Amino acid sequence: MLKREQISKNLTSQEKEVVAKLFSFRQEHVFEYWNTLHKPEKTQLLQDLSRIDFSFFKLIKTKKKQKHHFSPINVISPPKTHQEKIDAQKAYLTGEDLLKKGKVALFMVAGGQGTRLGYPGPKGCISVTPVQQKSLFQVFAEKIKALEQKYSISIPWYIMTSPQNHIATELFFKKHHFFGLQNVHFLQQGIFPSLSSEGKLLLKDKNHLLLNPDGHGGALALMQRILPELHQQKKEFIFYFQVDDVLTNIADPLFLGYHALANADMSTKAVEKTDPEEKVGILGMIDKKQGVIEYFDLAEQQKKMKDKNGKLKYRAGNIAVHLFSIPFLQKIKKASLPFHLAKKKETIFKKNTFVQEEVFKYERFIFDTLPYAKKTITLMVDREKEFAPLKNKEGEKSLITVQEAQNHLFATWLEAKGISIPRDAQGKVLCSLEISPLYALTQEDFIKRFIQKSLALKKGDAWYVSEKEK
Ligand code: UD2
Repeated sequence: MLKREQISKNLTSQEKEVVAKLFSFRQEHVFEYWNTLHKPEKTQLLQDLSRIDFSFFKLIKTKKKQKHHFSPINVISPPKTHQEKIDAQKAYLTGEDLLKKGKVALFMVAGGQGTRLGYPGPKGCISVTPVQQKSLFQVFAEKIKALEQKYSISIPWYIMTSPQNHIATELFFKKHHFFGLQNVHFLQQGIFPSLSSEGKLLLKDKNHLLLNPDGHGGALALMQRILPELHQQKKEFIFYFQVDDVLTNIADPLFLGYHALANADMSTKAVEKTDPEEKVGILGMIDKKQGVIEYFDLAEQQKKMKDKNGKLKYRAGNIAVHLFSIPFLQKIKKASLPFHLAKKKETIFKKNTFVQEEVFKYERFIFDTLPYAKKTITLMVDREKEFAPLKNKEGEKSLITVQEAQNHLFATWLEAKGISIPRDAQGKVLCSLEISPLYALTQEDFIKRFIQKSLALKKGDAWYVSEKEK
């Protein structure tokens, strides 16, 4: 193994500092191939190493897994009583008013690696709509454009990418002329090094470290970084969502209104979990503080537990749609989110060859911000209207189910207009339906605008209504 002085020869003082750090943290094995590297390769390796925040090694020191006490969280359910309906109406109008006044910015996390989907590029580029094959990015862009038109505002849309997909994401937007939007911004999330079971840094090849994105929790630092510009624009709220759910009700006025009227710091949308095995986190109380209980943290018996109405006791499924109040983000500037550890098989470079090994990846999760919130609301929404994430290549939460969910939603809009839709015995829609967000963002908008009385849809038809349609 080379000595520190040998490696540091001919390096800049900054690079020498990086080398010194590696030695002091006993990670100098990453220089194993130093003498075989050309100058640009050495620079590349040093660049990777300089991206590590070395406090990481102190912070990850494994805490003993504690036993936590869980209990269900209070939620706002769809209104039933007269008073609840009045409250909902008030919330909706408050939310609309805040939108009109331009108080909201959007933040979308799209840095994930999409490993389960096996898609090589950014998930947002995948074509998902049933008729026009629009990409997730395009659908969101059109929803945002529709909101901008509806409320006569310009809404800043921040998109979190990762080093792995930043360039491809930007190129996709440029290629599509930002889908006609003027206020789109890309922010790259941070990285953490992947480690061996002995806590050692790993090489992807001779001159690259094995790094992974820092998890959707990386969004917290980025949102805090943009606070000065949001402050300048007099924004008060950030609406946070994930790239994988085509049905996301972006900047939903109802959610916004409930959040604002409650003076909440951070809020979350949830859908009812009916299958105890569904892999969604649960909004709940963890040791008397609100948070998300990951499905693997609930004991088998807790997962299946029912309440007095026969519903799952832990049923507030997290759909990862949040609202953040800007003063709250300001207040928790020093907050440090915990690390979550995942073991994954990766190809690494070891002993002069590539091998497959299980490695440790560290991530942070945005919902770990919840315990810092003094006031929070959890809004239960209708799964069929708002939650159809794309996660897997096949089976549940795959492209097929995502398209079925869109067909179903648009079918209900048409049915509300008295149009009959071909369905099978289980209620599955037997044709492909798509309504441009620029034609109607919601069922209410659709009902107002769609005046065509007769529409005969048959099994296998593909029907689309664009913004230009009357
Ligand atoms: C997440 C939640 C789960 C539930 C579900 C809803 C966790 C651990 N679980 O499940 O409780 O709410 O979502 O859909 O979060 N991302 C980044 N950078 C990263 C990692 C992820 O931007 O470093 C983005 C990713 O692009 C995606 C989102 O975060 O939009 C969620 O990531 P995921 O699909 O890995 O989360 P999942 O399915 O484990």
